[in-house]
Amino acid sequence: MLDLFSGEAPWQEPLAEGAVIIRRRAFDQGEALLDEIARVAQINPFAHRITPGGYRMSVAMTNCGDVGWSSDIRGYQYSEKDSHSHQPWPAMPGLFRQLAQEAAAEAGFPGFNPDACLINRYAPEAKLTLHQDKDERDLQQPIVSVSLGLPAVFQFGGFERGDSTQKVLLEHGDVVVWGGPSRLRYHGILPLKAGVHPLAGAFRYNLTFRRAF
Ligand code: MD6
Ligand code: FE
Repeated sequence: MLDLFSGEAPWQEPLAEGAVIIRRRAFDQGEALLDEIARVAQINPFAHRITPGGYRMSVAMTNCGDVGWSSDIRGYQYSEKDSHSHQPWPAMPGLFRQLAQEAAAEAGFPGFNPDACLINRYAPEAKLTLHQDKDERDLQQPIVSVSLGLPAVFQFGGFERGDSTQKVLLEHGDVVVWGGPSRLRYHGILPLKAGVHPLAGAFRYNLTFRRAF
């Protein structure tokens, strides 16, 4: 096969101003990250939340950190306790925090200190429709996203829902950092294609680190 890339991982692929994919940035830590996800989910299990519109999300979610994001019939919100279990979220593992801070700095956002990590789990056919992340208080802070397990097609659009989108495959270990002028771009994940990943089995996991409060 034609090898268009023969350098060493990780490598950066710009998406738009303020948005970059750092390919394979978390590859070597994949197994340790998946172990930490399992530990968090033992304390706060993955659950399919209900949207304010009354739909059950196909993506299963949990959180770790000082605050967590969730959805229920009353709306989307960040909170210090899970509205379902009434417990604080599990602590953010040091490995997660360090990865998020380092990746943000590499992408041009030094000093990023996340207080929230949303963990999404996709089974085959699970998807995330186009949305903006705008529930965070300081939109000057970037978001760091880490993909693990099965690959998925990520849609990266404009500032209106109807704008055309770029489609990029996100694979195990890829990290996306975005902020600045791209912070409010619409984005989503197309329905996951079934497969088996050697470390994550039938699933894709995504960690998104945010400064929410
Ligand atoms: C996902 N990611 O990759 C969904 N949001 O499963 C997101 O919705 C996302 O990757 C904000 C910033 C980066 C992201
Ligand atoms: Fe998002």
